[in-house]
Amino acid sequence: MKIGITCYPTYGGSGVIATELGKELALRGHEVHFISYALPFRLSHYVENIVFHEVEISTYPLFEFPLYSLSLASKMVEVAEFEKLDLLHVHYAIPHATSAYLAKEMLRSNRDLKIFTTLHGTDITLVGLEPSFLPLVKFSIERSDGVTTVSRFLKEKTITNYSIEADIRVIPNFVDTNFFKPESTCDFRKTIAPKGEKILVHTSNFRPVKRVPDTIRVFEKVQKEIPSKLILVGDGPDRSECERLTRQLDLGDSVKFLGKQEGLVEILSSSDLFLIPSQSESFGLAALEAMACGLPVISSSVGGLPELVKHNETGFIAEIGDVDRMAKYTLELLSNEKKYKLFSENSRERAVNKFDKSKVVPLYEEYYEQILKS
Ligand code: GMT
Repeated sequence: MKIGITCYPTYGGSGVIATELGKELALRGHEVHFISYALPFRLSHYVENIVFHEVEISTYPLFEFPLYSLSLASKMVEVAEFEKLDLLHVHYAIPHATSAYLAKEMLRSNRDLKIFTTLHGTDITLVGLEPSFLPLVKFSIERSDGVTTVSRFLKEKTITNYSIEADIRVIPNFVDTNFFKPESTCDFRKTIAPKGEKILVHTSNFRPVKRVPDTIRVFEKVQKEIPSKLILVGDGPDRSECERLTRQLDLGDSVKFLGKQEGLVEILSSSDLFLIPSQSESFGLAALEAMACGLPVISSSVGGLPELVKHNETGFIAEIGDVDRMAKYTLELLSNEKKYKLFSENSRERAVNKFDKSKVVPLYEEYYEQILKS
């Protein structure tokens, strides 16, 4: 198939999934065309069967705000016509699904370009609910030929929040478990925890929805009982507040802010446990990557997280903001070697058996084929 993919190319789970999907589809012999304003960050080197098309945004004194959605629609039309695309798969509804609808309508007399929209999270649970977006999001979803969500939770939310009657298919996030895997020799651990301390880790974009301060509060309780370190990977609006909280709680250099990092596998597989206390999380790709590296996960009970984290098997789930319980669960695992080993193995096994790319990507292919035939 000839497949166009549009996503947000910078840091963020939806862009990661879109890019990894495109790479895997290309490996499987499909021709993939990425259409976005920048090269997706996980597409930094040449991959056979993949072409990137940059959307240029024109500026004009009259346009106070850049008209990206329109430039994107035009680029979609151009690529679909020139490359003879069979379908366009857009990730994150706003504005991608709307631009895709426009492109489809513009091409209608020449070709029936099928549109697939994958809903990822805040496009449905937060931003899409704003009155200025809601009718457009509903319309664009309903006009897509195929719609997927990354969890059953998000499917329910889409149906109830937008009164959608269209069929929605759940296709979860996935991970390459040959890449994200426990690594045996890790110098990183020695640098971070030279005295053999336990290492807790959290990766995110430090948005309020991630509740990163809760991670620090959990750690504060844990390190009183067990010598440990906390690694925070990523950057975003809440980072300064988190740095302040670390100083206020007198945690010194027990908490390491690493900022954005490329070598995630090394960091994850050098760590012992992953914390994700989010306020809202439609799936939790970061937790899945950690599980693939053999890390048990302590999470909040929101959104799609209970579909990923098996309570008392691959980790523990607690109510949002219940820092005491999260700390208790963390201590329970870190102080019981036998239990820890079992949970670590369960995590890796669940990632491999349920969420490896080889299990999930074919679900997209089947869906494309079904819609293209209809
Ligand atoms: O919805 C967002 O906040 C943006 C999106 C992203 O681009 O990072 O994140 C969502 O998509 C990921 C990939 O499907 C999911 O794993 C994340 O759980 C989800 N984030 C939220 O729901 C907050």
